[in-house]
Amino acid sequence: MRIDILSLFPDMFQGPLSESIVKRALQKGLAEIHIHNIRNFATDKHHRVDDYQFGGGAGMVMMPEPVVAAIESLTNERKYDEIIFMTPDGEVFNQKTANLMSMYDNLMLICGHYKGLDERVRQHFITREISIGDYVLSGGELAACVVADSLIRLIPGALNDETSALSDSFQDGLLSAPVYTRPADFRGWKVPDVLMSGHDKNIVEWRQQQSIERTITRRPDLLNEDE
Ligand code: 6GU
Repeated sequence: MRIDILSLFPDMFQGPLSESIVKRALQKGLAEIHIHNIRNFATDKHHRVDDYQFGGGAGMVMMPEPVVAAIESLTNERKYDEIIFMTPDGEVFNQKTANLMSMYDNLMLICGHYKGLDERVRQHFITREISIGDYVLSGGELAACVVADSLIRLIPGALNDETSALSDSFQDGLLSAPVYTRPADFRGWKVPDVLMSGHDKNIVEWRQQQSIERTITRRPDLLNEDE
């Protein structure tokens, strides 16, 4: 998988994508991430990327020319499965979308900033618009990191234990069961007996029950979702 990220703040990607599972997947060649500074595609002498909005109102709007120049420099090189605009008014990202997108070969993520992106670019170049939740971030960069991380960890070989993605919260529509490690007695708080019993069938049943109870109390909305 190749992910191209277009941003006005390319430095924001250094940390999140260079640690842990994502770092290892990139090192293994399972995925590559290319960050592009939209400002480098501005053609005027001040490298302007935003301007006032027509009709008035607070906040600047990302100008069409630099973003489209950046998009086309990439689409001239290869075909993209999706060109995604990261924006709080997009569809809310979830595990189902992550699973689908993890099978793509080429993905472009465009990070919104300021008041947003000129609507004509959204209409004519963007194939999908994604939000990561109902709150507002300063820009799409952190959201793009979230999406990239969630996709890359699903690529076969990215996780050490191939089965562990399957037991993630959400992967079967339920939250995960609680987990424990040593010591078996920490300050007098004991690990549930069933986990120490060595009885595999009971452990599976206990975990399933815990998953269901957690989902009912914390996220009842998940139980009514299709699939
Ligand atoms: Cl994708 N962008 C911004 N700016 N805020 C968000 C978001 C994206 N998703 C949730 N909040």
